[in-house]
This record gives sequence, structure tokens and C-alpha cells, in this order.
Amino acid sequence: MLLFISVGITAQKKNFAQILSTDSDADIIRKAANVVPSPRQLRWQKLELTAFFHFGVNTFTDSEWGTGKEDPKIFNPTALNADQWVKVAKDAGFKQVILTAKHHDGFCLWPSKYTEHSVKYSPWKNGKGDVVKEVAEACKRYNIGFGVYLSPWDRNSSLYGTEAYNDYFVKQLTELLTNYGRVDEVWFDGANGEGPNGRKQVYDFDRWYKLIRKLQPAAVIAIMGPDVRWVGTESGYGRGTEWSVVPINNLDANTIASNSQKSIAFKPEGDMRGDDLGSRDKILNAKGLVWYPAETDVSIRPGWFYHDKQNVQIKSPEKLLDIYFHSVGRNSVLLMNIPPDKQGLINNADIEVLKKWKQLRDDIFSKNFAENARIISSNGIRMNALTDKNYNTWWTTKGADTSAVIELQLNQPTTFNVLMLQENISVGQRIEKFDVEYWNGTSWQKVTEGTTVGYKRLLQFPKITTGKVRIKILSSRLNPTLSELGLFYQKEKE
Ligand code: FUL
Repeated sequence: MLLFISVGITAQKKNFAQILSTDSDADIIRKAANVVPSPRQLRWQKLELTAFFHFGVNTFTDSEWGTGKEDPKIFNPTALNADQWVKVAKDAGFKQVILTAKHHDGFCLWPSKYTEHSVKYSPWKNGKGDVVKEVAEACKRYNIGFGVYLSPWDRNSSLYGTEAYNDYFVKQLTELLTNYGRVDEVWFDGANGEGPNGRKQVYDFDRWYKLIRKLQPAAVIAIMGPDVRWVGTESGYGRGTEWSVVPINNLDANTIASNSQKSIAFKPEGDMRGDDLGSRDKILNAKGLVWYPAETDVSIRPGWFYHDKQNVQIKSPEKLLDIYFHSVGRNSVLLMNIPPDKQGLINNADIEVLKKWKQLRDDIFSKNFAENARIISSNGIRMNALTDKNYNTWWTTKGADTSAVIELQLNQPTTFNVLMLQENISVGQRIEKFDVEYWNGTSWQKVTEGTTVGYKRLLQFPKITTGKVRIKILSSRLNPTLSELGLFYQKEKE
């Protein structure tokens, strides 16, 4: 069995589908509609918000990419407090954090047995400190997820560019995945430059993936990995059309047969940065389809690491809210970087912004005007599921219907300007096109429209006041599903 194949959903439902040369277009569309996330991917998607902590020698040299030649003695945070980092993240609504255990400079935030470029050779806690341990333990105390970033590119290791580097990397991964309890995400950066000896490295991804599956089977492997895809930009803005099911052309029968039992057939390849990766045009020529959802990474500051001079360039709460709408609200998980400073603390300026951002989200999303609406959809079933605040129950259509109209009759004329839709992705991602209309007293008027929904879709539009609104699902790959539906009001600028 391929290692990335999900276990335990149902016999038929898998996170990939093979396309046969005999499949018709309709067969392919039906297969795409039935590809589902693996349990680890589903858990990850539901997090919505994860935080990145970039911290290391760069924090002390005021740089973004270290050379690998730093003296470990420069690493000396005066007041490092991982509880503070994790509490700040949790208070802002993040459900998981990822720490840069090793960035491109090769400096390890844990006392690795296999290098002298680490905290062990720094004055911090007299070389007895372990940042990975402190963050992992804080996450347990605060009950949020914990992940590690381990840069494949290593500008310090003299082994880089040789096969022995893959062994070195496996040893480091093993330390991280065995000594710190549960790890929920392993993040492999795509950067692959030259090592200290000018050589490039051929990474042994298959070996790394197998090790992760063995040691931390619940962890998702992100970016240069099979479970989570880089959205393709570091701006914080995802695609308007975001399919979690995308073509993977090495999933042909021969590859499956030859890799079965001994390898993982799939690792990211090809350009994952186009405007649209999974619509009908893209999947009809595919040899295989895979559930490969988008993660949107962005930093709260211009850089990934902390720099004093950027204290005045922190993104505003309003900017972060806009990013939220265009990442979480576009079927993606948001991974936001909040870099600790030289003291080893999250700076107060970032904390203030995060608090205000959380408040802005709460102001909008604490009141769902759809909650007590009367819901009518002639070919729909389980109307109550739409507003029961339970993701696991869902509305769908009868028979083979792939279009539907869902009308909401509100108790009184209500003002709103945000729509939230959530598909039940545990049965697949299906909705391709929808319109939103409101009743102006004499006729239905179009408010907005959308393409994909996926785990969560948020749409903003100029405010309207009405007693009736309807969602018209115009096209879907199979019976459309909706787990939740919301109407909200976002205070408009005066
Ligand atoms: C990039 C790296 O080169 C940056 O330094 C940062 O870690 C970012 C998240 O990924 O590829």
C-alpha cells in the first residue's frame, strides 16, 4: 500500500484516484468529486489558523538567510519564554504552531548529537537549553498542535551535497520526531541552494517521508511533502478558485505498481503556482488525482525573522483581517509567522496587532444572522444541518441533482455583507459555481458569485438589508454538500 493513502475513512473513499485510459470525462469528474482528505489532512484543515515561529541565529545577526558560518556564541536570548509565544498564539486563535528547528544556516535549536552548530555550543542556559523542548512542552500545556520546520538546505553541514547528508538529515529528523512527544506537522522548505562546498544535494524524500509516517503517523508533511501544498505566494492571498483535488501525473498504474510497498509514489512536482490547479480543464487530462490542499504562509512583518527596524512595519489588524478573508476564506489554512525577538519574546507591538485582529474577527463572526432563518430548498435534504454549528452534519440534494437553490427567510429585514459557506469535505469537494441573490421587495438581485467553496469560503460584498436571500448552486461535480452557512456583518469604514 502506498504510504500516503488514507486509512480508515471507508473502503471506497481515498485521498487519490487513478484515471484509466478508458475513463470518460464524466467518470473523471465523478472520481474527482469522491477524492477525500486523509484523516491527518482533515484534522489539519479544520485548524484554519496556524502560527510560524522563525527564530535562530538570524535573530541575532539581523539577517534572513544565515551563512552557516555563524559563531554559536551569538545565540543568547536573555528572557526566552516559550509559554509567552504559545499563549500569544492561542489567544489570537491559532490552533497549532510550527518552529524553525533548523533554518538554512544549519543552526539547531535543539542540542543535536550530530552537529556543533546548535544551542549546545551557545551561552544560552550554559549550553543546556533546548528551544524545541520548551516550545513542544508549552504547546502541550496550552493544548495546541506542534510542528517542526527542518530546512533540507543546510549551509553549515560539510556533508551537504553527498549521500551522507541524507543520513545526517534522517538522524536529525529522528531526534525531532522521537524526543518531543507528538508532532503534528513537518514543514520542508523548497529552497535548495549550494552547500558550503558548492555542491547541490539530491534529497532522499522517500526515505524522509517513510520515517515520518513511522514515527509520527498523524503528522502532515507540508510543502516538499505529500499532504499539504504551498499556495504559491507569500503574500497571504490565496486563489479565488481553490481546488483541493489536483492532478498528479505520476499516479499512473505502472508507477503505482513499481512503487507499491517500497515507496511513496507522489511528491510535489510541476508548477503548483497557476491561477487554477483543479478545474475541469486541468483534471480531464490527468493520469491521477490527489487531495492536496493549500497552505498560505505569510509573515506579520516584512521579514521572516525578527529585526528591530521592522517594528514599525508590522501589518495592521485590518490587513491581517483581509488576509484571513483571502486565505482561510479561500479554502486554505493560514500559516502566519510571528517572529520572537532577541530577548526570546514576542514583541508587544505584534501582540497588540494580534489582539486587535482577533477582536475584529470576533466582532464579525460572533453573530450569524442566518441562525434562526427559515430555510427552503425544494430538492434539498437536512436543512437544519446548515446552521446547527456542527461541521459533521450536512445539507445535500436529492437524487442526482447537481444544482440547487437554498432560500433563507430571515425573521426581519437584516443588514449583512459577509457570506460564509462550508462544504463537507469529508465526502469530497464538489461545488464549482454559485450565485448569491437577495430580494429587494419586488425582484431577486444578484449580490455576488463564486466558484469553489471547499472547507470554507468567505465572500464580502457591499452591505444589503433584506428579509430574503438565496444561494443558487449552479454547478457541482456530484451532489453538492454544505455543512454550515453564515451571514455576518462587517462594520464598514465611515
Ligand atoms: C522560504 C525560506 O527561504 C524563508 O527564509 C522562510 O523560511 C520561508 C517560510 O520559506 O522558502
